[in-house]
Amino acid sequence: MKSGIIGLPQSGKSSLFKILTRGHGTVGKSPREAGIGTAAVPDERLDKLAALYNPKKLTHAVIEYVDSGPITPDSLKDPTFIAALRNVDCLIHVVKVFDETVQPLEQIKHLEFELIFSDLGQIEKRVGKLEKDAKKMKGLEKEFELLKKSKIHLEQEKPLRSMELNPEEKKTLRGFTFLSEKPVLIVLNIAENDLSQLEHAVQYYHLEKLEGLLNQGITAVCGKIEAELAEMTEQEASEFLTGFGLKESGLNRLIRKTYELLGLISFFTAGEDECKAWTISQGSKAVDAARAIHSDLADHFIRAETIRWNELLEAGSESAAKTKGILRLEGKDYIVQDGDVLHIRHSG
Ligand SMILES: Nc1nc2c(ncn2[C@@H]2O[C@H](COP(=O)(O)OP(=O)(O)OP(=O)(O)O)[C@@H](O)[C@H]2O)c(=O)[nH]1
Ligand SMILES: [Mg+2]
Repeated sequence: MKSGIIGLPQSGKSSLFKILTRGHGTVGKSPREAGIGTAAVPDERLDKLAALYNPKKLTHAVIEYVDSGPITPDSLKDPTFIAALRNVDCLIHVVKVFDETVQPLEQIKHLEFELIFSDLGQIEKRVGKLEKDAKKMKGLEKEFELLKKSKIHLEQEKPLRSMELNPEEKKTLRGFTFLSEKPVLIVLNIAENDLSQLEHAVQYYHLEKLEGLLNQGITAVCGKIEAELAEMTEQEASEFLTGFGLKESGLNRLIRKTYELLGLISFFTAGEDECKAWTISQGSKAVDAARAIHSDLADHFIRAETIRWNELLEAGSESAAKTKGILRLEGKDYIVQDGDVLHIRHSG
């Protein structure tokens, strides 16, 4: 999964990128050049499984982050700037709430407008080309209709992500890689003084109307505090959070919300060689999970030995779980649940 970090100038994008990637990302050489880095997805369930198996290798799921430069009318005219964002799965929109006189809602609308305006320019070019050349149009009538529908939507100053589409249209539109089409997680970057508001930031800043919108999520972090947390040991960080009455770090919540936004879940494979988290879409079948591991496993799929991660921990081992009769044998069409531990049985 790939996320693009975007925002107005000086909103704290690069700071967040550095914390997320623990300083291991490459930083863009010029303001318009994107930085790229990865972050392991924290997952307590996987850590607990690893404590049980003591594997040679522990592999967390990974998210790739792109740190884009500031979004301005000029930067959005630069093809290299846009190119870095075209192939991301979602956008992380960092809003400067620390030390800012401009209301968060105004900033959010401002950036949204830039995305919509940029997409409108792209769409007009495409529609114009198709209209001019009847030969080009052949076989593309459906696309043309979709583009026209999208253009009208944008002209109403609405982002493409908020369009109600059938799965086929959605796929076609995605292929055009419009920026306002991408699911977005709005991240309010709040001041240290407002830390106690972290879990209620949406209400505190009166942004309720941004909640529950199609393909959009909203959360808050405090960049300054996250930077400090990143320097602490796990024990220290946990005590620090408890001290402020917080259940988890802002970064954890940010990643969790990204999974929710994109409808992603995790399943695990566990053994003495490796314990590993895999990322799949909600509603995926056991055979899809097998394919995520290796296409051979999907082709020669027999059954998926399945157990919930916590049941496996309670049983103490796979064989104990088998004896207790809580290890299930599921077929290809079983809908994998978040937190399942799978062992794919296959032929050949
Ligand atoms: N107080 C406070 N300052 C912050 C926070 N995050 C970033 N800053 C400061 O804000 C300034 C900009 O931070 P960056 O992370 O470089 O912001 P950016 O969005 O990448 O900036 P551009 O790429 O130039 O648009 C820096 O001086 C940071 O120290 C925060 O959470 N709290
Ligand atoms: Mg930056």
